[in-house]
Amino acid sequence: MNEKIYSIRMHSSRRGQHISGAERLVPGERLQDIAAELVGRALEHSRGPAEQIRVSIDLVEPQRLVTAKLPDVTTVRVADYPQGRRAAREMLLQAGIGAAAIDAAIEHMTVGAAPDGSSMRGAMLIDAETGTRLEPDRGRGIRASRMDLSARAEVELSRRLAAQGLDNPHVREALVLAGKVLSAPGVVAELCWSDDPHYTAGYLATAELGYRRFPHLKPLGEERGGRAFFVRPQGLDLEALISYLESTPVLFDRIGSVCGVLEWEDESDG
Ligand code: PML
Ligand code: MG
Repeated sequence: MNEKIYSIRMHSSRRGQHISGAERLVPGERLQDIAAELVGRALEHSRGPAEQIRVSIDLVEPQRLVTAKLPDVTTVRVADYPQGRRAAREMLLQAGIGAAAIDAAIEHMTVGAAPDGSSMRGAMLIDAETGTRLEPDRGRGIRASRMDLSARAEVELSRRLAAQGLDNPHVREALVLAGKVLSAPGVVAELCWSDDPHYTAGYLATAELGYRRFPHLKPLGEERGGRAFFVRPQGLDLEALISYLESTPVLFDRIGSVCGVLEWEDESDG
């Protein structure tokens, strides 16, 4: 890749309160269009219009840019959020995550993982064996950032998602974030559900299972949501991991498959 890639980031707020944020990695020729799009998003957010909108643009050093392939997408059909959480727990167990770690993640996200009982803006880092939280700041968490799709991958991903009725910004952005998180050294899985009160879906991601989404991982109207990144404790370099997640630019120039629906049945059901 020899064209110049820029990191563009937008953050909007009202009276110091976060409203929305978004970021892209784009070639110079697309910068103006993308900047306009991000400002539009800040103005039209469902939490109401912003009072401050900050846009920052930085050239990415070419030798730092990582290119990667997105995980495959599968939807797991569940009847409601308790069933969604049982299914996610079962799959994470099968993926080798310790029960204590899964239960800790679900519990923290349920009650609000930040010290004041709200959602964290970033993610928890959870020891995949013991469930101990490892992120240095429990209010802020770890912000996975600096990741995007190439223009060609974006078109192809939208086409494949649309065929399953899934081409919306929640799915696209969560998938790209999950892809970066899975590519990080020491991360074995991620669990997420939305902090948007109108959006009940969530997902888990592992290298083997890919991105498995659940239409229900929390009740409608619930604002508490968030992310847990499960990390393998052996040989963990916490500082290097955090630095990768927060600042290494990762561009997805290849996408995975988007499969149909997987039916889930609780063991006790049948
Ligand atoms: C999906 O439907 O696959 C996305 C689930 C997580 C959304 C996280 C968010 O947008 O807040
Ligand atoms: Mg959100």
